[in-house]
Amino acid sequence: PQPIRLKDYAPPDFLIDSVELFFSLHKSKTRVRSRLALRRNPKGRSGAPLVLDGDDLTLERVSLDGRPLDREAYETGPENFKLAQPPEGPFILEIETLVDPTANTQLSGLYRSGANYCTQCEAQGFRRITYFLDRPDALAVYTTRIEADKSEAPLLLSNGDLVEAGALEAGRHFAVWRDPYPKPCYLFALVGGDLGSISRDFTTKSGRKVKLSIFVEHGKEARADYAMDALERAMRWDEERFGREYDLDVFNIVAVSDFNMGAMENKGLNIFNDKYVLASPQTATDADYAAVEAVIAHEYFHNWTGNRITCRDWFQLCLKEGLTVYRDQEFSADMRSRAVKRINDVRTLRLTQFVEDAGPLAHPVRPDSYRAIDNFYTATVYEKGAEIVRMLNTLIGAEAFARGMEIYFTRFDGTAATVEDFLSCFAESAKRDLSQFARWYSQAGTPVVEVATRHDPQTRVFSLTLSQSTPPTPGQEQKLPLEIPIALALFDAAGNKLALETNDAKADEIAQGRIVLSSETRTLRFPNLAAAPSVSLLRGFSAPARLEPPVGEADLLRLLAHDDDPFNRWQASQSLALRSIFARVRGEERTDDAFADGLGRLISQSNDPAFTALALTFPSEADLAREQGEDVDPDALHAARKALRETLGHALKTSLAKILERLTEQGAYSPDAASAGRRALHNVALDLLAAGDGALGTQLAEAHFNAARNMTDRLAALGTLALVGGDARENAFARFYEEFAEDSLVIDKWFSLQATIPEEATTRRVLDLLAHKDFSLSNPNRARALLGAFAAGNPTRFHARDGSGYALFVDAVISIDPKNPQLAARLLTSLRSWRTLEPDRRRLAEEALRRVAAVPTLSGDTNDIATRALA
Ligand code: BAL
Ligand code: ZN
Repeated sequence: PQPIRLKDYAPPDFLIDSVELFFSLHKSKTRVRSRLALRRNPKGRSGAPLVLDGDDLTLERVSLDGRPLDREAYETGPENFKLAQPPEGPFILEIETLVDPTANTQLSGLYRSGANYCTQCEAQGFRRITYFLDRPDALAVYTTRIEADKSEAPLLLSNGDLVEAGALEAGRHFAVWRDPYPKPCYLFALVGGDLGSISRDFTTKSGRKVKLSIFVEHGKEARADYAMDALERAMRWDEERFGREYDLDVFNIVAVSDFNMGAMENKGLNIFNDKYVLASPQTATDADYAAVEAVIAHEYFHNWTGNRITCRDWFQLCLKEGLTVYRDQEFSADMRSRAVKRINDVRTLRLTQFVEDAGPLAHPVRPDSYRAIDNFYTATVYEKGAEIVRMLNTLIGAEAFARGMEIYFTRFDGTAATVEDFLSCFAESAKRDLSQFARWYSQAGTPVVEVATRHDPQTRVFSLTLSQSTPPTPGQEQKLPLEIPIALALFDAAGNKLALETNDAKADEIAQGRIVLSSETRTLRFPNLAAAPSVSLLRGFSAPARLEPPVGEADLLRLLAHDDDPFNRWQASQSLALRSIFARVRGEERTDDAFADGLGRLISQSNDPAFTALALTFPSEADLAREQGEDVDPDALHAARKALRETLGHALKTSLAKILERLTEQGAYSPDAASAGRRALHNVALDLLAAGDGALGTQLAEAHFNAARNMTDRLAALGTLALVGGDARENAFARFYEEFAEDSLVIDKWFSLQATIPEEATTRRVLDLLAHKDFSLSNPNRARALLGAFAAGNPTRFHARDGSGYALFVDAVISIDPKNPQLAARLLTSLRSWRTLEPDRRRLAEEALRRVAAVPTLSGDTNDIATRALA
């Protein structure tokens, strides 16, 4: 298909004032009648035909203003319905279609997950339910009547509030839902099925009584308690922090097992991948609990940033996603440890977005063209989108930011807005020009901030020169300077923080440790410094940029010991590990005594276990590949990383053993951040100890596995055993399977962990797992658990020298594609960094991508990824 371009945006030719939908649910022949109140859009093209989108629909009948339309009166193609000469005045169009939910394996539109009916309409699933103006700027109010067999689907839900329900003949029943808030069709949702539920009453700050319900598989109700708790906290937080209140009488969440995304923010009826709802100590890890909290909050926050104010077109996706990720990050930071949350968010950003930005799939946060919009639910739109909002807050200050948000909520409520609309609110609140800042939205690529320092002992002047550049990305050769907020501090040799005194025109700003690099180069001069200080830059990761060249070892050791910014203190541990690993890759002998001493001191001094755990979690092999950026040999990186862990595990043995003694879990499990932090540190210490002493590690990990009373400890112990290998590992995997065979979310973990074992035999193991009776390519969670984990979490086997990893992966992607193009396309992005590999693997990876691209029946989604990756 031809690309769709932002510059070609035109408003719709017709407006839909109201929609009435009538569903008669049936496993293979669901009847959908829509009654649309249409009129010409004064902003549209005069005399234009009415063209509605459709996909995979069987058209039964059409009528206009109550009169059936002859077949000649309209045209239908595979993707649309066209009325060449619609009335000039308002009119009512009724369309009846049949859809087959059981045959819908794409999981877009109306489909079945287990025995339940559910929908997913973002981005373009509604056109797979009925013919419609399937675009986010066509807002309408919806009334939805659902009929179904009461025995099959006692529960019938849609958007808004319930207005009527009752029995019908022949064991059927109905429910009518009305959503008074105008919305685009991508926010439509319907659920029919037989589910258990939990409910709670919530009163908003202005006194509205809301019934909150979460629907899950029967028997799993108790596992929804934490999600409910998170929802209540999120609702209260949004009132307090952003002044946003909920606006309907009910808020429903439904968990399903087959879902392409994490969840979906449909108005008043969020539909979730059950992975982000269900949590119990026995089945969910601390990371799962944190993810449930974050996703529940994210979808809830969309009620204002996404639903009340939606996007004009799909190019503006970051308007709702980047902003809502920022909001959920802030929520989690307030609920947990802000420093730990920031570190984890940056780890994700680098692992996903920086890699995307450096490869052939790089695109601006607001792309200017696309061929398959499903492929733009990316780390760039979401995570970098959130970073831009964070920088905006930093740049204009919390007060002006809060006023700008208030203007945005007031001025654009009920509309489909743009990035320009959003920024205009902050330009107004901060009385500041944001046109240069807006480049963050339009310019792809990760900016590099080059740092040069000079100290003159004679004049005692220390000068710090910062220069920015952004590398070329596909379709964008030339880049312009950005406004980059840089937080900074200086430390002397004793670790004292120095006052930032300058004679600069912006001396006040510098004194507070905040500068903005908006030109290509800026030099700061600090007089009266007897010696060169250590520089702490991009504190708190104040901008999504890379610093070059890497900081020197002596400075890093000093920052590891003394930096009062927890992010940069953690960064020092990561940078020291990177230095050592790359030195080992170059064949240098390393002892890393100073690094081990630094970590030992951190262990004994830190009173934040979660932070210490992160400092002892060294860059992953994927991190190393990204940092290296070219000529990557995953085997060499694996070996060097393993050697560093062995060295440090050995050197820190006594400290690590003390951690294990001190932090052995006692009492009932609690998912709170402090308890999770203690478990994290215990389990990281065990893993590092095992790296240094395999025999002791195996013994301790087996004991930990056997004694574990929660999934966090059990899975961590299994992870350590997976690395040390032998019978202990195989016995533990077998026991784990026996215990959790009936629990699909837990069995996903069992698949994932095996897929990531960095051993030659894993390729055979993954092939066997693909044939396992519990494996299915049709369930996205299961496919991602095995194939996604293998591709992202096992670089040495995925990039095996003989091409066996690519072969099994590409075979699977090609098998998934006809069933579920969104899933296949997403998995295929794992090959996007192929050009950074050393030449032999590069050739094999390219061949693998070409094999996918050559499939004649390849879906548009997967073709788009393959083509762009190869371009
Ligand atoms: N809107 C798609 C799912 C999400 O980002 O919330
Ligand atoms: Zn979202």
